[in-house]
Amino acid sequence: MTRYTGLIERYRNRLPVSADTRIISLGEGNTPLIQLQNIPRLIGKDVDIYVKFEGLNPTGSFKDRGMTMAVTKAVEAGSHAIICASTGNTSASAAAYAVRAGIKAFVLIPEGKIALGKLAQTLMYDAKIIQISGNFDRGMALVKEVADHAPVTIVNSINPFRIDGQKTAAFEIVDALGFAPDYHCLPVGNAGNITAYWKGYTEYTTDRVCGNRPVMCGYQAAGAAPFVLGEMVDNPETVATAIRIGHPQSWDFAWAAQRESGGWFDKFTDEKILAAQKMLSQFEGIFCEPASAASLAGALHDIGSGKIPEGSVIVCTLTGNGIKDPEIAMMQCADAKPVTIDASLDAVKRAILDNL
Ligand code: AN7
Repeated sequence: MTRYTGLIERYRNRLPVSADTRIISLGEGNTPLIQLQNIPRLIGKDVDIYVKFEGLNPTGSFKDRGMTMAVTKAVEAGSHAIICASTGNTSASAAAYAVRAGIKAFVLIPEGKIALGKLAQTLMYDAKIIQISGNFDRGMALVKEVADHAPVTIVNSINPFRIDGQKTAAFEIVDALGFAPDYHCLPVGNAGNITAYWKGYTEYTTDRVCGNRPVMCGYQAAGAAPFVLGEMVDNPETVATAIRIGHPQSWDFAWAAQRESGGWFDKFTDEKILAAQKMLSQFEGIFCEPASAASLAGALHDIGSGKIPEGSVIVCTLTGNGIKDPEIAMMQCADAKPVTIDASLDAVKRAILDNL
């Protein structure tokens, strides 16, 4: 047995590192590709749906794949501080990898608009948190400006090393299945991840590790859907705060992925997204955060309409862990209050027998 030591080691021949590079890793990647068993039966369709559960990364989201590369390269270049704007997950990831590297992390977050768990994590990792009275897009613009005025390396996905790290998720999927899926469904916010998956699938296809690339399906929240509207959105709104983004940075790359793959973008209401989140928990035992569930909401919609035909192999990326957003979870389960009883054998027995 060899101990798993992270995605840079695993895919080092496909990543821009040398034998001398000091690798900053927390053992990210190698996440499970779980085949859904109950939901396909429930919808009565003959489809293979797999979820790539990225919520099981070290800080609970796919951002760790990009961050191990971005921070490794920042340190290699002599940087002592990193900065990002974030809807929550990037800040948690940047903060953790900065600790690991022994450098400083500055994170700009929209005040009051990031999930509680993400804020708690980022505080625990001891990052310098800068809350702004503006949304992610404003924070992103400020980060790009300030990097010209202070010695900080940007670790948002405009940093190409982020994309290189994140493309390894596509490698893992092909390595696990032995082929590329027919359809790859994922939530789209800043559009770094769809860019990264497309890059990964393309590299594997070019090198003939797999024969085809999947159709890429990018799903957005109805109130934050610039790719569906075909133009930037100035005041994005959604309960899925991770993808509350109106001015995606990887605009052209995401359109290239859509065009070259024959894919599409679509949008779903918060209600639909939350229903998909609940469904995954309730029927499969998989708890992802709201934004992540946009992938399944979209896949189920397109399977239902026949746009994704029966017989297809579909992978949905679940980008983040559900426990990051306990407030949404409690809201989703407001009707399922725990029963409170006397601490007696009789009462416990009754609580069981009444609910069998
Ligand atoms: C759970 O953390 O942009 O389209 O600042 O956290 O690559 O941006 C998060 C994005 C999907 C969208 N799912 O991915 C941030 C941030 C979750 C996310 C996305 C995000 P991209």
